[in-house]
Amino acid sequence: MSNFSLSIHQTGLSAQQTLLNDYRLAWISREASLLGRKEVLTGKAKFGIFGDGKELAQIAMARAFKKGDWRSGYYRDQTFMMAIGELTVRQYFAALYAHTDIEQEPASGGRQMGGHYATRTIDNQGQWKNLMEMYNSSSDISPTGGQMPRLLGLAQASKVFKNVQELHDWVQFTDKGNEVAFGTIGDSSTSEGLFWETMNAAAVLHVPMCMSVWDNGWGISVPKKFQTAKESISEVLSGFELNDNGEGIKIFKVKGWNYAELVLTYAKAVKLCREQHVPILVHVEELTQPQGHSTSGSHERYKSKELLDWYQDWDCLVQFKKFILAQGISSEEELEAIQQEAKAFVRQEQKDAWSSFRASIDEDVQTTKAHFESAKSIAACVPIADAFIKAKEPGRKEMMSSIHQILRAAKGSPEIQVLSQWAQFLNDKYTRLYSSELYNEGPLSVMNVQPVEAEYEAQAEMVDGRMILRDFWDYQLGKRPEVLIFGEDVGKIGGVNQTCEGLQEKYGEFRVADTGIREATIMGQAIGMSMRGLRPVAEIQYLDYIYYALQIMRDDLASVRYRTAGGQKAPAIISTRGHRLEGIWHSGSPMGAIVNSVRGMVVCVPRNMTQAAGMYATLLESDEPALVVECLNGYRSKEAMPKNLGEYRTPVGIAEVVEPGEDLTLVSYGSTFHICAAAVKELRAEGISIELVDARTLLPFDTSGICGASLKKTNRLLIVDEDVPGGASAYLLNDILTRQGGYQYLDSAPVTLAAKPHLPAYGSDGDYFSKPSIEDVIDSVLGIMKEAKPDNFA
Ligand SMILES: Cc1ncc(C[n+]2csc(CCOP(=O)(O)OP(=O)(O)O)c2C)c(N)n1
Repeated sequence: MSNFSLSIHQTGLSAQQTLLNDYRLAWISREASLLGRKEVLTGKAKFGIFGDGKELAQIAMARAFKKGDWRSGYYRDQTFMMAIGELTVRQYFAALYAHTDIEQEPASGGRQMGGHYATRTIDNQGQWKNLMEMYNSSSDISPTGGQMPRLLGLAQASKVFKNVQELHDWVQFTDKGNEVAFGTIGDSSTSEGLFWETMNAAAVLHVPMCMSVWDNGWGISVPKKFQTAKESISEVLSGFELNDNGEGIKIFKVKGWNYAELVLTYAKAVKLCREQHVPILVHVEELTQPQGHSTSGSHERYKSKELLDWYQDWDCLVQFKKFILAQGISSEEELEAIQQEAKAFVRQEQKDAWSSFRASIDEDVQTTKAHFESAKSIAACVPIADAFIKAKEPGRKEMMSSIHQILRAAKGSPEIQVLSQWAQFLNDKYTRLYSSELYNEGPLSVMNVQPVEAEYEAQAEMVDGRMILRDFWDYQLGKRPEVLIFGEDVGKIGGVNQTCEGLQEKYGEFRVADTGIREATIMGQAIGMSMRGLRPVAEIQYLDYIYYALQIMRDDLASVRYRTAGGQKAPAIISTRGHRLEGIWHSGSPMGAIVNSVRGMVVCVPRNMTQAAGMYATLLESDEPALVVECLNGYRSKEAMPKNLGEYRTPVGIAEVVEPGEDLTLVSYGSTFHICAAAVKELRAEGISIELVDARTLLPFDTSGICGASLKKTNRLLIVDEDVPGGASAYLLNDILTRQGGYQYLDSAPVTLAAKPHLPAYGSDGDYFSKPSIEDVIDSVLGIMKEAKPDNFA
């Protein structure tokens, strides 16, 4: 049989056929779970986590799911994905084996373990597909509860599409906001803060979010009594229950083995959600877990015999069979035949998936073996070659390792020259398979955006920095209906630093909005809305508070493109402000922690608001997710107002030589840049000529090697920032010396000057003794120069 869709969305079927089709699908999914576990236990796949026991609820949910709708769920949802026609049995096994071909494993190209689902929302060029012609699933992540913040954004997009008139003709993305975002979560994962934060925000925002809790009573080995107050998530959420004013969440409870009740409940719940944008909770109780949690361990260790017996009797497929028989729709024999047919079908699809997976590796294995036969003319290579030639179904790892060993054993002998080229070819090929698409590699890459210089009138007006940003956002909001700005205090008062002053009045509260104090779901709003074609700019009020959102920024936003092998994008812009102010949680600059957490995002550290606006303009022309850290002390500094505000674009990934010099290269960024500039001025008076370089962006950093080129000229290097020692300064140092090859130009030891390792103490004196000062910069420069010219700097 072929790799065919199991979609339940077929027309023209009788009620009886529909029921039997659902029965067939449920059994196909169950057989896939049973066989999936065997595939792991016999060593063909690494790990398995399956959806057995949850089949009926997911078929019912799929019945209410329409094209244009979205899912944000977790690893139990295989039946749902099959039911909407977005997962074939062959793809399911391909994922289990980590097949790297996206035709075979479209969710992640083998990058994610099985059970992590996604549809492909962008084409090979990175352009949006028509999302209204598709059933959409955002890409799953493993941290339990991590699907929640994104779900909020997916649902909120409908709200925005409904209420922003200019977006009504965005028919590729919406039908005037009638799309529902469906969430799924296990009952134990509702213990996560992200769940509660999302439920509250959904109720406040009144968004079309339909949240299902698959309740099987356990989180691996920990039962519900240690997870959920009163052992019932719907009961403890009852304070959210929808009231007569239409506020809150409509809560439904339904048994996971009751097909008829499930179908009716979802139909009713989703209608309300879709038509009135009422958030929904469907608490699906009494679900079983026939095979236990996952392939790691057996549940017999911690579940009682009574419970396991109960699983047998109340298995949703057993109950479904009873239901069908009671309706008189089918006979016992006919249902048995469907079950056997499902089993045979799944077995065949598994075999085909395995053959296809092996074929994708074996073509290279065969060529490698042929090269190894030739290499056997070298005695030292014989045992290595023979071992590989004999190996049964070797993987790419074994292949590359054996090639490497042969090349070493052959010690550069001319016979292995062709093998060496083959190794290079494979290396390039596998690097693409496993490491491509961290950033956009297509036309919408931020590196392809053409920079445009800021221009000024002869007598440019000097304004507070914040006014440049305010006027910039005014320009963008006016030009692009898809741009939205939101965050704590952003709406009514226009931001704590007034960078959005007056914009809510002008563009309305769906485009310039206040949010609750909930950084993780602010991040989620940005992720979900950007996945649906909008261009959200989410503000995290202060850099120090980004830690609340850092987990979701790392695990979700930064990895979207990579973990889908280029199948999805989320071009969200996260705007925050940080670095130097005075206060232990108002002046942090944890840039090393951030850049090492969010590879896959762009990280901009503009030194002033002119540059910040230019970077936002560049980012809006590309589709990379980005973080922009504005300088907290720059909003009231005077800057000249550019006359082409909104149109000029500051390059990203390119450092800037701000002052040329000969004796030493000083690299900095953000707020410390200004301290360095002041120190450079003083030192120039003492005859030291410093080349001052602004890093401008930390991810990507200095792609054209401006710092390395400067070091080649000056032979001395000082890097200054206000992160902890070994933070972003070490990251920059490593890049300049190793990737850019700067080590070879050093005449003296390179120096990093960072803040103290503790959080910065409060007050001006606290700041002075916690962060690099002008004096510290001067001393660092003099220290380096003394070593170089001891006579001149005694
Ligand atoms: C944040 C996080 N903590 C721990 C884990 C390990 N883990 C994976 S699944 C799981 C249990 C989840 O239980 P539940 O939410 O009830 O879903 P179920 O597997 O029962 O469907 C745990 C603890 C994880 N993946 N993520």
